[in-house]
Amino acid sequence: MSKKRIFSGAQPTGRLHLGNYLGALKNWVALQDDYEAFYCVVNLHAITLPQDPATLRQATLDLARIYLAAGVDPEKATIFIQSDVHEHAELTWILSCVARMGELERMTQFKDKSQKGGRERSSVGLFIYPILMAADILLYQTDLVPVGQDQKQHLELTRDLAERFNRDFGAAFKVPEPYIPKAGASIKSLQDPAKKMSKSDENEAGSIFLLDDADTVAKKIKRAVTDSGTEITFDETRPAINNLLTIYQLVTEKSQAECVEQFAGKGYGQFKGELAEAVIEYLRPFQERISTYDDEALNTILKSGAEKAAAIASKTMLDVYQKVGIR
Ligand code: ATP
Ligand code: LTN
Repeated sequence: MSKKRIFSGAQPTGRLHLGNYLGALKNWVALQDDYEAFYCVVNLHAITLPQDPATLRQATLDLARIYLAAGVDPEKATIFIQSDVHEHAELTWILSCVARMGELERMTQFKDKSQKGGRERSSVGLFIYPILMAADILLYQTDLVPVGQDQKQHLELTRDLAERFNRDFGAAFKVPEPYIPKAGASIKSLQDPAKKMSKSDENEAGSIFLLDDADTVAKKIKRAVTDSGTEITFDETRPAINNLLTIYQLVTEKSQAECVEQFAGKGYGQFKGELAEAVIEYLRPFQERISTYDDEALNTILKSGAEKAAAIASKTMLDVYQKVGIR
């Protein structure tokens, strides 16, 4: 039996943080053995907000390097850059004619991301961002999409668009399922556990970036806010300690019970010290690997990735054009 297919992507904007890693990348690596995996650097998504061109070009390559350093194996998974496969933009147009204003207006990410400059001044690209994401996924007849909790609504829209197209024009798309981890789906800011850890957070102290050195990690954890009460337990009503303990659990791969037992009767100071050590150890192999991929090796991997991706995407696109009456 052939393997089921997974697709996921991240934007080459800003620095990746522990939330991106624990919510998404970690699962990409875990799933690549059992699935036929496609991992995309979504540079077309990046320009929905203003980007400096030279920075974007470099960040696109750097993000592919991060996938590799995180353990995505190019022998197993296909790694490519979104803009190298022109079908992503083409299917976005077709799906834009299937999607409805009303359903896009309900997308909470647009509401959040357009808040800063105001809706009136937001790009239309930011508004239709979820359609581009749907195109990414649907082009590959994807079974499963590993993402963090914040992308769930976009996945629901993707499913709706696939079902609507299939109903109106004939079956062209597989309807994908989200894969959202139980723990780690939404890692919170260390400074405000009501918000998710985010690349675009102005307060750097809230995020642990994957390339932060040991000192910086230790300082950020030391300064992390805590809740009232002293017990170190998983407790949704104490979101700060819940978040820190979740991070500890994920980086050490211990069970919840083991973590709770380990810190029973201990104070925040000791817990934070052990957490910092665990995070530093967790990031070390990743940080050592990041410099081992030079641009030439990277470009070879990306070129072959784009060819593999295009072979599938072009088939879906031809079928879609034929069904719509364009070809
Ligand atoms: P940010 O909100 O940090 O700017 P993003 O969602 O714009 O990030 P991407 O790089 O496109 O950034 O996201 C890559 C993956 O990381 C997605 O699957 C997303 O769901 C996941 N992710 C982002 N933030 C978190 C978080 N705090 N906890 C868990 N997963 C997260
Ligand atoms: N919107 C996603 C990134 C993304 C994606 C995708 C994720 C773009 N296309 C396809 C999974 C599948 C985000 O995390 N910001």
